[in-house]
Amino acid sequence: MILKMKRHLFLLTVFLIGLGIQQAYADDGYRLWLRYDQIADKAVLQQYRSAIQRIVLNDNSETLSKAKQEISRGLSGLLGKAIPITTKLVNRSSLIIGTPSSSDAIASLNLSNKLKSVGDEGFLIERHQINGNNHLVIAANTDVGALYGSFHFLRLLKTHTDLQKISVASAPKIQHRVLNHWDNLDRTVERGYAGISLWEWKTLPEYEDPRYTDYARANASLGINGTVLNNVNADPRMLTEQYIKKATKLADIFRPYGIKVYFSANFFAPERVGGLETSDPLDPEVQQWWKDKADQIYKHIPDFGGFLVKANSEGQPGPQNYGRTHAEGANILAEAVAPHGGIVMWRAFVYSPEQEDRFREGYDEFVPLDGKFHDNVILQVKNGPIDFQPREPFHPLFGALPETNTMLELQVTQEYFGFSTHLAYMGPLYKEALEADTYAKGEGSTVAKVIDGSLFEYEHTGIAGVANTGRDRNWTGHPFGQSNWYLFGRLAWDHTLTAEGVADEWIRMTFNHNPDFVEPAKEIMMMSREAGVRYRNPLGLTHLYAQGHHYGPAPWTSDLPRPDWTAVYYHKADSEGIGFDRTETGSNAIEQYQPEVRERFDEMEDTPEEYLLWFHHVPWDFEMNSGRTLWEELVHRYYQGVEDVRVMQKKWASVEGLIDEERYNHVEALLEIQEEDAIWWRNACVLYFQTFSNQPIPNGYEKPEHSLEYYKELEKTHHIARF
Ligand code: BDP
Repeated sequence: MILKMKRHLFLLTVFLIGLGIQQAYADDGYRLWLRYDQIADKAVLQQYRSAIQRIVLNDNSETLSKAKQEISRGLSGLLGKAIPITTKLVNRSSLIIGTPSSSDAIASLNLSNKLKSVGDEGFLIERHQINGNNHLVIAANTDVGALYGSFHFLRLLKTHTDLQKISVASAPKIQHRVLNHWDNLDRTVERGYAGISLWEWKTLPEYEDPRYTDYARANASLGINGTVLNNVNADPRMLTEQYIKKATKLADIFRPYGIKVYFSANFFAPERVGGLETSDPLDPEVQQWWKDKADQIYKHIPDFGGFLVKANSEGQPGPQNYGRTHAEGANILAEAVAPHGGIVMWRAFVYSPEQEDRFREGYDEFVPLDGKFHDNVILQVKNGPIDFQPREPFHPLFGALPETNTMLELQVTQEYFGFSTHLAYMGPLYKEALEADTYAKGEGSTVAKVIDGSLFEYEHTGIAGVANTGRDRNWTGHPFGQSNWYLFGRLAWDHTLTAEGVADEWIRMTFNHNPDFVEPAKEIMMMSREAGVRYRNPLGLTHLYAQGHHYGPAPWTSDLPRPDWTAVYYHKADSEGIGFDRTETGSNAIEQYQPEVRERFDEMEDTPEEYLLWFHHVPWDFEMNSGRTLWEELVHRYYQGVEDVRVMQKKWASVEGLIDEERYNHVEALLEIQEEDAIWWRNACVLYFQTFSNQPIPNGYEKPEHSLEYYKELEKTHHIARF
């Protein structure tokens, strides 16, 4: 009997140890890039341990107490031991954090000139000797600067940066760095692929889901300082007292992390929830309603950021319903929030079925209004003229609005990149958008310089990312989806960072430092965007998606209520060739660009091939740089896209065993789906375009296993189409 019990005990112990080991290896991705496991590299660990024996921090504000929490949590994890925290300097090598007013030690260092250069949100990280001891100092002008500096310091440790000669002076280049949540009040998320909304409206304001704090930590770690809580296709009820109170709780949680809350506002709210007869912006009662509404919100949320508005676009109401301009509409909301220091982000994403070329519409609508918007309005412009496609030329509004604050909107959620199923790192896309040269004031007038205000000295500058977060345990569905959230935040802070550099940081912080893992993972990330372009929309094709869900291919779509919702509108394939002529012989959309940009796209022969079919209707037998005809090149690119995914799979297979099994297996399985989907895209598009080119798929390529009819059917029956 006793023997039996002993045996049971033994088995139980083995089981528990087994569980412990499992837990050490398994990783559900919840901690994002804020994983604070002990540093494995002995030399690095030793250096950090001896440099940081004490933390000196006086947490006399909510924000500094968050900095304290994070830094002690981070250091005890990374260094594998608790580091004592004091408010006064002691005779030990310390990490000193604060502002000249919260920290005597920092005040004594005479950093005021250097601090001036980093402004309200920036920070310095330096080494200083005080009384014969070497100290590390994180200094800022404000508490939130010190918080950002603390997160950055943890990033330096997590990426194994040598602290001997550390000297960082960092400040954000853009003022408003904002996530846009397309979250509905019923917790569905428009174009959200990582589960339901993070905001549990039902239990707010009473219940504080710990996720709210972790969300704030993740954003603050990147310097994201604003969040629009609800969908741009806005439910007017967001502006009722009930929801204001719920949002107040979120604002209270986010505030110490430097994050302001914004609402998407429905332009018909005065009627829908205010009981007025009209929402005409020139009606004095309507104007008063918006003022009262703003006062009511600010009573609850004193640092409320302001409104985001999608007006007269895709069925949303707006000032044009009353014959008023976008400027007249935006200004009324702007006047309401102005006394409280709020802003209005007014979207430029408009298009109507009447226009011959959707490309032209944002520009045609808004350029005549330049200078007519109030100073606290920012026009929010998507990176490209159509709609977050895998590759777009830059939106011609960038550089065309010297008198109107203009901000950039990027899509983080992968609506057009395979949702949370495909691996697609947006680094190369965002950088392409930021570095595009508008030539507005001669060479070097990049989109980045437009939006950081250096080109036209805007009153307000901003950047928005349509969030990819949801209730999934790992926040973004695909483990690599996290990298796009991270990337957005890092580039919002400093758009000069490279896509590769950010990928490198993210991998090291999220996985590990083993070069056998880091290098292949980085290669996969860096090639993933172009792969996605190739198997969906190569050579400047665009919007070949199945209508509605935007997951799979449906280049044949032609019969819809609006021509600009069909695929044939965009590719214009016929027996002669394929592509949208936007030169003088066509819609002449290129006239919206400066002459230097126009010249790049003007002639079929000179247009960079990745943009060719954006601007030209090109004959099937046109000779490409490779020597292939257009048809052969198109086929080649589609096949290359599939090959790219196979290369990604091989590289991923090479890292098996180098990270936890949980995330390894997850990514491996998702890549399998990605390969299948890439084949689906390729076959559907090649077979369909073949009906116009009337040419065979050249020898040497694997033959599509199904007929065009099969793929047309698949559009309707694929599981994605059914939810
Ligand atoms: C499109 C999305 C749609 C959004 C729209 C927008 O398909 O769901 O409402 O963008 O940005 O790409 O308003």
